[in-house]
Order: sequence, then structure tokens, then C-alpha cells
Amino acid sequence: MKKMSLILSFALLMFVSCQGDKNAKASYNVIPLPQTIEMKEGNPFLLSKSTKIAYPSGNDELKQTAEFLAEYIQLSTGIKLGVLGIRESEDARNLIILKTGNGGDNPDAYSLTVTETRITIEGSSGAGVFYGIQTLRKSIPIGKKNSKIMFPAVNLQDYPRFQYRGAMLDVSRHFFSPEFVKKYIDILALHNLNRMHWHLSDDQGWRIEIKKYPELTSGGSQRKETVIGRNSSVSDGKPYGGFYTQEQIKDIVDYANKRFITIIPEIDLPGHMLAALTAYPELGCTGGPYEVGTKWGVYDDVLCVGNEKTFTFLEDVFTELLQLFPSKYIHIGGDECPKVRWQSCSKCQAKIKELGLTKDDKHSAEEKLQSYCISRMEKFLNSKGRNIIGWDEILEGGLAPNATVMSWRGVEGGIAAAKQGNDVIMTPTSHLYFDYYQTKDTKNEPLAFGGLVTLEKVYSFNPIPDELVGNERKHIIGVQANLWTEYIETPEHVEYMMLPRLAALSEVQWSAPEKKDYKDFMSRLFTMTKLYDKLGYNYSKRLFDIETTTTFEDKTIVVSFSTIDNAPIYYTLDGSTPTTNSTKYTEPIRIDKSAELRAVAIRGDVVSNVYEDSFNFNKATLKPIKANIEPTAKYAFGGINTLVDGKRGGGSYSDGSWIGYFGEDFEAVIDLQSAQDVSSVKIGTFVSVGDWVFGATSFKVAVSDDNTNFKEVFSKTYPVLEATQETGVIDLVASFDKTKAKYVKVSVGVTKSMPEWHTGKGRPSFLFLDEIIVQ
Ligand code: TNX
Repeated sequence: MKKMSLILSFALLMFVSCQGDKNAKASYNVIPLPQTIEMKEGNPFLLSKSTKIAYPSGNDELKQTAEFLAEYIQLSTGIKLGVLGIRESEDARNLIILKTGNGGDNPDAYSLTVTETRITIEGSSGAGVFYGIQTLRKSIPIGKKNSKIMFPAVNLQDYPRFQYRGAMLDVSRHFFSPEFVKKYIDILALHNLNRMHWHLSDDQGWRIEIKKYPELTSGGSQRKETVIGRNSSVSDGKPYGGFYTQEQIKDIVDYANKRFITIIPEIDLPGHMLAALTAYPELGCTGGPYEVGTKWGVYDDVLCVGNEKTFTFLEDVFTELLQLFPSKYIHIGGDECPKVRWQSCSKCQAKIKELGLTKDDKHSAEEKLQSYCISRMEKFLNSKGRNIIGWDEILEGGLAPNATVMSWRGVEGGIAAAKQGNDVIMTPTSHLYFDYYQTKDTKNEPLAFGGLVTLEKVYSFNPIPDELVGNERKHIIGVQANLWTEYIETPEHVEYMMLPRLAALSEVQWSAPEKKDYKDFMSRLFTMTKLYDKLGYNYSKRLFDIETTTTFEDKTIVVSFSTIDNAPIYYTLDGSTPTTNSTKYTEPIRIDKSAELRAVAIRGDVVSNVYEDSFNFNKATLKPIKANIEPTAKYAFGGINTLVDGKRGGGSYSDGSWIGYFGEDFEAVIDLQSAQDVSSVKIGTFVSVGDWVFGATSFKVAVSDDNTNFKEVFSKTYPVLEATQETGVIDLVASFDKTKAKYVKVSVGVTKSMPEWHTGKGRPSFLFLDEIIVQ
């Protein structure tokens, strides 16, 4: 009773004090975190209906920015402020003053000073002022009904770490309306990004009107249907298409420009060109006929580089493109260009001869032909005063000094390019592919490309690898996230994949690395979600999920939980769904026998996604294990111990709970550490044939008491999987007569030659394994 009344009076106190505090208070701890925030002694500034936003009379750029700020403030507070032009000498009070000329050499820098009489945002340029108003809008608390907002006195100095802060949108695989592209630009602006890389052409659709080549849009922008899922054998049978007219593009470029975002267009060449080839088959090596891609992946049909017409076409296309996009950088792709057509094309072979290209120990003649194509286009664009960006494949076969490399297949390409003096934009699949899953709980997520790029992973990205020293480090000019849209059809889904990972990216791009603190970021993100809600952005609610860390202590697995806002967590160990009646989490959970752990965070009547983990304690759990081969680097994750960590693999081969091998048979020996009765061994495999991930072709078990002489107790072979095989887990199970064993050897055969029906026919496959269960 006493406790009850204590709680009640505390609640009452809170109620009264919230009521009493009529002015909602701004906080400058926004995302991305500003460089320095120096709080001042003086009285705060009170923003009210009568506050005005002032810009220097006659400055249209700042007038526009002032109008943006008025809109932002109205959205967040409901208060509509007036905007007015003033002369330098005017000394008015109750103003938010925007001005330029703080003299710094970083055009994106600004200062924000708050005193009792005014808020002043002074940028090195219009861009700096724009970032200043972003910080100001994000500092405003959301969801409080107040007539005044209190801005504590401050001297805030801010500038970005990187000059290039980008995000890519692929509009080829799926098309997005001009209205949505503008919303995407708004989302970037909110996070202080200044480049939108627009992937406008690919195998599955050409999306930009080119007046000289009307077929590109009349035919090349349309595909007859789209494959369902990850290159399954079924398609939806529905025609799909769309493109932007030049007028629409100009309008979007202008929209972005007002928000200090430069659009970098990409025409991907000489590969990823099937849509253009469909429109103009004479540009391909075989002459066609071609068909706009209806499946995902890489197509063998590419531009014929031996044909001069190809270059006329490209120069014409870029000539029109340059009139629409003022960007200094133009992206010409260069990724994933198979060379098979060129190998048997008389024109390409003649060109190779004419250019005197010969195979050496690093590159084939055809790879050098690709390099020729890229550098020829580079020269053309340079002659028009532009510089090229290309995917890291453009490094292969030599690179001109003013080309910028987008390092996507890891950071290695970026390191190599920076070491040879080229500029680099870091955008590795490992941390910045926003088409990858954002949680391990993939079975409750919309289908994604694969991979796992969590919020924390994005946040942890280090754009300047330690391998780079001195001046080399300056060549990392920026960081970008990529949104490929094979599996993303709707605007809501784009937002879901971008947010909140873009918030983590913005901090990598903007803030000081020495201030990086994930926990602190998460608390600021919690505030930011209120603004996302207000703006109607469909961000992933995964940030409210339970976060876990697992450690191992002797023969015990220790699981710790946390949430972004310290919400109460409840759990069960028997697989039942937790409720507020279940055990409340107060300290790390110690698990030493098989268990089905389930946990939820409960906020009022909102229950989070269920966290699930299965622990299987058996004779192999947490025992020493040695394998004959190393997993493929990309899929090594926690290494071989993953197979005996007591946790069964989850719903995606790339979520870190599986380890992957390529093309080689697997064999491992587990040391049970004493002779034990053994009569069954089980191992999980994960299959996804569209991704070259096949099942086992054989499974063998042998036992030994000295780790030298093994006796086979089980052996079985399996047929190669069919095209209709569903993606998921296939367990291999060996049962045999009870036998004593101190060592257990498990051998799993990989599919060495994928079948006729597969795009990789004749090539070996991946093999994904998890948990070995010995009983
Ligand atoms: C690789 S990144 C591609 C794209 C795909 C993407 C899917 C790059 C230069 N090429 O064509 O859409 O993977 O993640």
C-alpha cells in the first residue's frame, strides 16, 4: 500500500512538473552529431508565433532556405513563422537570422549561435546555412503541444568529415515516380547528404528519355514480366516499365539543387546494357534479338566494343545527359561485364588486334578491351569538362588519374585506388548495401537481396582503412550507401530499407570518428524517430527490437539483452511466447542445457518482435573442432566454432549463423574429450539454388579413439538439387549402431558441378553448414 502511494505521488509529481514546464526544450544532440556544441550561460531564446526568419535582402538562395526552415518548424511545432529580408545593419530582436560568409574554407561548414535575442546560423556558403537549418529543425522536440520552444544558449560549430556524402537509388530494377524521387531527396537532405547517385539504366530497364534514341524508352524501358523471388522458375506475367522525361529530370535536378544535393547520373556500361540492346540490337555482338531482362543477375550480352556505332551511341547519349545534369561527376558503371561475347565476336577481336591488346599474367585481352572502352568514354567526358566515377572493376587494366573509384566489393578496391593516387568513394557491400537484410530475423522481413547489414554494422564502418597512410588518406573523398531495388517495389519499402540505416550512415559521413558511440547514437536516434513519424516516413521498427550479445563461459552460454530505450524485457526458455507474466529480464541469462529462448520488450501495449534462439546442448557442444579447409572469407563469420556453439543456424545463409564453403568437400573432427556412446550425428545445410548455394552430395561419419584410426559408421549420397528446390534448411541425419567414440569425423560433399538448368552450369557451388549435433 505504501509502495503504491509512493508510485502515485511520483506520477503526480511528474504530471505537475510536465504541465509546469510550458516550453518544450530543444536539444542540439542531433544526428549527425555536430562537431562542437558549447552550451552558454545566458538566457535561452524563446521561439513563438511572433519570431521571424530573416535572410539578407535580395539573396534568393537564403530566402529559399528560410522558407524551408519555416516549413520545417511548422511541421514540428504547428507554428508558422514569417520570413523576411533584412539589411545587414538592422538590429531586430526575436529573429532567426540566416547568413553566409563565416569565412571557413569548407563550404558545408556553419555556426549556430543562440542568445536570448536571436538565433544566428552563419554558413561558409548557402550549403552551410542549409545544414545549419537541418540541425535546428532536428533540435526541436516533437509531440509536445507548446506555444513556445526554448532554445538553450549555445555556440555550435559544425562541418562535415567528408565532402562527398551520397546515397544511390536504382530505378532500373524497379521504377519510382518523380514525386517519390523528390521524397527520397528530402530524406537525404534531412540527414545532411549532398549527393544522390541515380542508377538510370540496367538490364531490366532504361529509364531516361534520350531524344535521339526514342526506342530506349519506348522499348527499352519496358519488360514483359518480372521473375518472382530470387530467380525462381516462375514469373509474374505482368508487363512492367517506366521512365523519366527530360522535363521531369530537369525538375528533379532543380529540386535537389535547392536542397544542396547534386545528382550524379549513372549510365552503366559496357555491361548491364540489355535494355539498350533490346532497343538497338545492332549495338550487341550477336545482333540480337534481345529482350529486356526479366530476371536478376548478370547477363552475358553486353555492348559490342569492337563496333564504332557503340561509341557514337554512347557519345550521343552522354551529350544529352550532360545537358540535364550539371554534376562534375558522371558515373559510367563498368561493373560486372562478362567477356564471353567479346571472345567470339569478330569485331571485338579485330579491335583487340588493332589496339595491339595482348593477354598478360594479370589480364586477358578482353579485360583490356573493357579498360579501353572505359578510358575512351572517360576521355570523351573529360573533353566536356566532366570527371568519371566507375565501380571498382574500372581498376582492372589500368586507370586514368582523374577517375574516381566506387569501392563496392569490399574496401580493397578503394585501398588500391587511393594508393595509386585516385579518388575513392567507399561503398562496400559489407557495410553499406541497404538492399541487404537489416536483421538476422530474416523470416519476418520482406525478401531482401541477402547479406546482413545491421544498423550497428553501418555505424561501425571505418571509411579510411589503416592500410592508407599520409596523403593516401585524403583520396577517400566520401562514403555512400547503395539501394539496389531487385526486391524493392514500392516507395514504402525503399523508406523501410533506408531508414534508420541512413541515420547511421550520416554520422559516418559527417561526424568526428573519435566521438563515435553507438549507445549514444541510439539514444539520439530514438529522438529522431519522432521526427520520422511526424514526416510519415516508413522506417524499420527493428531498432526497437531486443539487442543481444552472447558469450561463452566454460560450458555455459551467457545471453545479455538490451533495448534502445531500456524497455522492460520478458523471456521464456521453453519456446512459449513471453508475456508480462513471464520472467522479467534483470541479468544475463546462463544457459547450460537445451532451451528455446524467446524474449519480447513490452512498451505499454506495444509488444516488440519476438527474439528467438534455439540452444541445443549435445555431446559436441562447445567441444574442440578442426576442419580440413577454411570457409570462404566472405562467409566465414564466427569460423568453425559456429558449428558447435549450441545455436542452430537461422533463416538466411548469410546471417552469420551459417558458415559457407565454396567448391571443396568439407571434413571436420570433433574432440568429445572422453570416450562416449554415440549413435547419431546430424548437421544442417542451408540451400538457395538461385544463389549458387546447393545441398550436400554426400554425408559420412567416422569415429575414432585416437584421432588417427577412424572407422566409418555411416555413408550416404544425395542427388544434385532440382530447380524447384525451395530455399531453406536441409538436415543431414546419420543414425547407426551405438558405438564408443572420443573423436567424431564428419564429411560433407559439395556439389562440384551445377546442373544444366542453372546459370552457373558446370561450375561448383557453395555449401553452407551449421550445427553439428552428436547424440
Ligand atoms: C551488384 S554493385 C551489382 C548490382 C546489383 C547488386 C545487388 C554493382 C556495381 N553491381 O547490379 O543490383 O549487386 O546487391
